[in-house]
Amino acid sequence: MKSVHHRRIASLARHFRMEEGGSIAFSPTSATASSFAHVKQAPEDAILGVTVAYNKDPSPVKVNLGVGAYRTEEGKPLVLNVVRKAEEQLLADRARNKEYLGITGIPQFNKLSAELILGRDSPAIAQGRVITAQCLSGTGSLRVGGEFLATHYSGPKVIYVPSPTWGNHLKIFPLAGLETRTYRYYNPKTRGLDYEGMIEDLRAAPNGAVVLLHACAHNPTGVDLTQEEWEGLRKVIRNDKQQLPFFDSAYQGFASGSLDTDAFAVRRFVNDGGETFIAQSYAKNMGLYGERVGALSIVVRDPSVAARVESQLKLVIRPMYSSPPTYGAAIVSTILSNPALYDEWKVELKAMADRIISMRHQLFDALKARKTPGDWTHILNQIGMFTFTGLNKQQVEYMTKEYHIYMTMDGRISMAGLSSRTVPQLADAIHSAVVKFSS
Ligand code: KET
Repeated sequence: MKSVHHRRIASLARHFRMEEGGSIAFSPTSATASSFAHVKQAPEDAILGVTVAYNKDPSPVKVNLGVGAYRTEEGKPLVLNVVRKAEEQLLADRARNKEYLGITGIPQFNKLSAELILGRDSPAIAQGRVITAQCLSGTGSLRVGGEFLATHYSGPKVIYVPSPTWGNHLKIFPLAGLETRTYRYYNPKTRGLDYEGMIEDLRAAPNGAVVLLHACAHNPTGVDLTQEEWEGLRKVIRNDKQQLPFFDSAYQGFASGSLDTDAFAVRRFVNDGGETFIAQSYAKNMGLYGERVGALSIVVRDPSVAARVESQLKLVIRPMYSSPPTYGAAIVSTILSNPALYDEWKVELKAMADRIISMRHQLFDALKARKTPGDWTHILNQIGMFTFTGLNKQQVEYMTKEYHIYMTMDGRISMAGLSSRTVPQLADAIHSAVVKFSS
């Protein structure tokens, strides 16, 4: 029988169109032709490509509501005050150096990150059942977790992601070596959760399958489960199907403004003693987007396997990028370990969450004032950074062309990119698009 590792290499080889034996089919080209002449132009990324198009538009009134990145009322990127303070402390500390970190990053950062998502009093942490590795933001944490599962998980190497989901999930997991399937999540008719569909699909999924869950503020829909629904889901995943939850936590603190409230689902699953994967990102909640700081935590049932799991996790990371960068994680550790900075962070985080919520009200009121056809209450009901407007591709293209409003083709708008100044422009654009092309 082929080893798991061998099978994985074989599947990667197929992915890159190599032959089973590992040799690449090579047809000699003339001395002048490029060996890459066959390479096709790839499409821009569905989310990051919106920023590329936005940057090319010379219009002074252009608005970027594509990527999920927080902007101030003035439309500017925000560096949190606590981040500035932490940076000043780091700069003043002449004992700091630029040595390599260990493969799993800064130990203090890992401990504090696990406590942030699981709670300081988490029994799983106290029992030594949590392994945490500093990774390259949320994306890197998902990728490392995915590869670890593809190599070491004893259950089926298939992951179920919600439909729809953050587009990159559909690219990360197949490349990590997991077969990727979807479960129903969103009902476009109600613009709400398809709870029955979700449960039905997970019941029909194999026992032991991995299930990707958005910890809070589901992207792109802004539709979350209620606490009762989380509990129902947990029973199916844990009791009926012995599936493995993999939480993507990219918005802790952004949904409700409270770090603890937004960690509810993760804690509910971890506190039942079962095994759980968690990918955390500090991109949004600390505004550290470009610093690429995040963490993968693996919660195991039995503390005696923790050291072995960690040793293998290092073998996943070392050939991928060797060790993570120091700077962003040092900022996070400084903030999380200093009670005054931690409290200040919570206030700033709440202010960001509140500004987004106020944008929801302003946009809703602006559409109401314009008597825009349709029911827009979902703008108020959806949670987190995004509104899943229900606008179709034709309407989105029209809004970009006529109003210089940039957003993803699925009709998602980043509420964090909106300001009191730009709400009327967006409301005019939506109104006109809806009247012109009824969906
Ligand atoms: N998970 C989710 C659900 C998510 O929305 C993002 C980013 C990430 C993970 C990864 O973020 P990172 O920067 O790797 O920590 N989403 C926004 C940005 C992007 O697409 O890269 C977005 O949806 O706009």
